[in-house]
Amino acid sequence: MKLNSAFKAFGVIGSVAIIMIYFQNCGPMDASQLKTLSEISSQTSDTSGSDEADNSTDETPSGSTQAPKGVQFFDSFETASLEHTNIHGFRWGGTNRTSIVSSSAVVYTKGESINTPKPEGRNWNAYAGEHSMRFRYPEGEAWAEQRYEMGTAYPEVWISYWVRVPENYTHGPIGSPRNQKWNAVWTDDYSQHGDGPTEVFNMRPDGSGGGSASTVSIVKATNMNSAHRESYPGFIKVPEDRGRWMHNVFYLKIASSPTADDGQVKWWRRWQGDDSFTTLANMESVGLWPNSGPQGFSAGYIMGWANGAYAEDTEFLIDNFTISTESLLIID
Ligand SMILES: [Ca+2]
Repeated sequence: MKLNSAFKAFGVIGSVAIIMIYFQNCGPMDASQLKTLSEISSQTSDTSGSDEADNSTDETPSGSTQAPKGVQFFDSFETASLEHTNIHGFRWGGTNRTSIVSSSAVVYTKGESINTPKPEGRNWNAYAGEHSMRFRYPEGEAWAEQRYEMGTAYPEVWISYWVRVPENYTHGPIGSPRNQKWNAVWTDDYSQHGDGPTEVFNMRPDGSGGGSASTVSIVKATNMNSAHRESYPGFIKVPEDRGRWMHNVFYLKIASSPTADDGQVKWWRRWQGDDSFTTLANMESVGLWPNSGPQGFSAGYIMGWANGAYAEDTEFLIDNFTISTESLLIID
C-alpha cells in the first residue's frame, strides 16, 4: 500500500517553486580515491551475464556484467526481467514506461516476458552484456519511472548506474517549470509523503539551447529548504553528448544524530572512456534526520517526472545498477 501511495506522489516536488543556487564544484577526483576493476576480485550476485560483451561495432560499449566485490545489489538486466533480488529482499517496483530491452527487442515489461521487435532507427545496445532498462518518454508525455525498494535501510549508501543520453536529446521544452527528475532516494516514503528526508537529483535547462544542468534538491532536511542546489552546467551538452554513456555515482549519508547537521549528499559523473570522475554535488552539512521508520535510505526511483516534456519520443537506457556500502568510484 505504501508503494502504491508513493506512486501518486511523483509531482509534489515538481510543483514547488524553485530557487536556483549556483556554484560549481567540478574538479576531478583525486586519483587515490579511485579503484580500478583490476584491484577488485570477481564477486557477484548476478551470475546470469557474461564478461564477453558484444564488441562487434565501435559504438557498442563493453562494460562488465560482473558486480564489483562486496556490493549489496547489482543488476545488469541480463536475466531479461525485473525479478532479480538479494539477501535483503531488494525489489524492483512496477514499470511505468520502463522495460527491459535487448539490442533488438523489448523482452520484459509490466511483469511479463514479451518479444516485441525494436522499431527501425533505434539503438538499444546495452552498456554491458545484451540487456538494459529502457525509459521511454513519448512526445509530450512527462512520466517514465522505475521504482525500487532496497529491502533494508542503509545509514550510508552508494548507488551507481550507467545512463545513455538519448540520440535525439534536447531538454524537454514543453511546460513550466522545466526541471526533470533524474534519481530520487528516500528513507520512509517519497517527498512530502515521508516523515524522513528525500533526496532528489534533477536536471534543468542550462540555457545553452537544449542542454541540461544537474541540480540537487532535498525534501525535509532539517536545516535547509527544498531549493535546487549545486547546479552543474553542462551536465548534458547538445549536440555533443547525444548517444553517449555516462556513469553516475551517488553517495548518501544520514545524519549521525537527531541534532547533527552532518548528513552528506554527493554525486559524481564520468563519461565512458574518462579516467576520472567529475563532482556534480558535494554537500557535507545536511540535516538528514530520519524521523520515524527506517533509520537510513530504503527506496528510490530512477528517472521520473519530466516537468519539461519532450518534443519527440525520447528514450534513455540504464545499465549496471548497483547498490553498495563501499565506494563505487570505480574506473572500469
Ligand atoms: Ca546489461
